Amino acid sequence: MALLTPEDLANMTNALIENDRLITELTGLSLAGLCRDIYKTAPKNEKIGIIPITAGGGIIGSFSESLLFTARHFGMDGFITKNTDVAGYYEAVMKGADIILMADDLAYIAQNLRNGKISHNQICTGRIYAEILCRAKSDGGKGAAGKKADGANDGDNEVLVIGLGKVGTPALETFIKGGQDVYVFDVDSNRVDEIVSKYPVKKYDPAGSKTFLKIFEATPCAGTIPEKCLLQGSMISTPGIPCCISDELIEKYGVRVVQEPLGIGTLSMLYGVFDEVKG
Ligand code: NAI
Ligand code: 2YC
Ligand code: MG
Repeated sequence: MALLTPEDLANMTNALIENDRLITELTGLSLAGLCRDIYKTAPKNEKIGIIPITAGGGIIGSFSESLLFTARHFGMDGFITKNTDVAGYYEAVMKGADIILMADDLAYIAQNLRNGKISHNQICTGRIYAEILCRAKSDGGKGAAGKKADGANDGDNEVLVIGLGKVGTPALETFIKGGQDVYVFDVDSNRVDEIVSKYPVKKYDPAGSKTFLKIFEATPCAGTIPEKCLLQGSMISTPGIPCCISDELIEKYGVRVVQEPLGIGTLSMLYGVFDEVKG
């Protein structure tokens, strides 16, 4: 499991705000609006209890504080417990937390103590980053000429998924449900074969010349997106850390990149445990 570092979180507050603006530009919905539309849930002044966990690699500097920023930024009341681990869980419950956020090295979860719902960071991260691309419309550098009747462009429904792990797999499931034409790649060819045998997806051929307006990436490596698959105005949605594309290629192709280390996935987890709402 690739663990966050305090350096990964150093610019998290600005990144969350900037990515929310980009998500709104691409999809017409704010991040919170998108989460409400996806999960059909909404916050009702729940109090969020954040519990530092010392297991495994131990407490990560700024991790709990980043969760607290995310809760408060989206209008929720939250607190970090003074105690850690089990004592922290008890403290959170006694202080009236409605939702618990806590993470060890293997799982980062949200648990709603009132309705029993529980959500998992890798699943919710894959889902939200994929939904952003499912709903994004682009001119793909083609302008009006490339537009179809419904305002979509050729290639608007094709997506390349790089990284078929614990985040990439829920993402490809979201793309399939969203009617996207999914191409997949992973350095682990056995994983590619396993995924292609299980899902209606196609193998991306790294030796080929296919280009994509939409690319999803979730790997722990930098520079995983080949220049030759980029188009002018391609959109990349990537929870992967470090970033999968260089600033030089972003500039050269006018690429829009949704990438943020923790907050987007955290809001998706919270909407995954809020109560359902009508409409
Ligand atoms: P994982 O280890 O389950 O999956 C990673 C997959 O990428 C593996 O199948 C591996 O074979 C593949 N891979 C590795 N190097 C590659 C390369 N150069 N090209 C193509 N495929 C490659 O990891 P997981 O849990 O899916 O996380 C993926 C990344 O997402 C990690 O960097 C993790 O830190 C990050 N992450 C970010 C979050 C956020 O909110 N931004 C939340 C959760 C995870
Ligand atoms: O500070 C703490 O409470 C630590 N126990 C938190 C450990 C988080 C470990 N997980 C990760 O770094 C990755 C993140 C990308 C989000 C999910 N897993
Ligand atoms: Mg995130």
